[in-house]
Amino acid sequence: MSDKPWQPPKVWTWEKQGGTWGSINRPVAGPTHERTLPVGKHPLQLYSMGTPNGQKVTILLEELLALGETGAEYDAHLIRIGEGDQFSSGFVEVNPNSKIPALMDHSVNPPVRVFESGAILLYLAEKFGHFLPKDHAKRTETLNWLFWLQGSAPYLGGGFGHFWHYAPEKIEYAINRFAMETKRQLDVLDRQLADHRYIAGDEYTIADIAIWPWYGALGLGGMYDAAEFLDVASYQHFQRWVREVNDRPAVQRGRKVNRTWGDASEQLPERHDASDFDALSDK
Ligand SMILES: N[C@@H](CCC(=O)N[C@@H](CS)C(=O)NCC(=O)O)C(=O)O
Repeated sequence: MSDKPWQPPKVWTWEKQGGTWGSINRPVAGPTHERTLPVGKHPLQLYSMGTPNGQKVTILLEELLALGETGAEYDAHLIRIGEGDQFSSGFVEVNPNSKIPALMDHSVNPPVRVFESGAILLYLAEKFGHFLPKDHAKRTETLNWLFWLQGSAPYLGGGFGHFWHYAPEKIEYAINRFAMETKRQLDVLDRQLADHRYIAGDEYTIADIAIWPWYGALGLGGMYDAAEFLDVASYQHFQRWVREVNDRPAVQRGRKVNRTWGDASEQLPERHDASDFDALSDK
């Protein structure tokens, strides 16, 4: 083996990589196999997994149900992304980008597909008229933060999380680069929350629901085992918000849906009825 540092070839070609994601992802889109998606009894059919992007949607649905919006009843089908379920023909029809979460709304004719978690939050907030202020300036501020999250979380997940936790080797430059960016983002949130109870002001909105599953999990110490490394406890205003959102019963329910890891009492791999949560309390 040569000691020379790796040089990129003229034209990149694909070789299967190691690591958790390297063995699943390919440089092309489209389905790898034929399989239709299951359809349950409720108007909303969610195809997802309990990762932060998945939790955004299940938390919003549980919040809507808590407000008495029965039209938000949903079936949450598990898509095992580690096993390639996102590449089935049925899933690709709902989301050509092969990423969870993806939603079908069967309450309208013809049924509507919604993909990209930010688009799903906006769709549901507009459909049910909650968690998105009507006032134009407040609505704009909410969308500022929703788009902030959609643009920022890939630096936390695909950047910091990937190189700190998933990559088959520890690359100093990559970890330093994304640790710096993640801490800068935590400081953005901390400064905003120093003057505001919630992310977009005094109302709990889809901005909180989008941001909490990523940065809240990091703040509580449960994400990537990086709480000490990133000194997340030092962001005090952010920590106050993390705990306040964490205490909401709908958040506690939503974060368990389509989850297949951690404590057994935290895992509801599929959700087809509100009573499905009852079985978890015995675990
Ligand atoms: N921008 C997308 C990102 C979705 C995403 O990255 N989903 C991940 C899980 S958190 C996924 O499905 N990964 C499977 C893969 O990359 O093959 C969204 O917000 O919905």
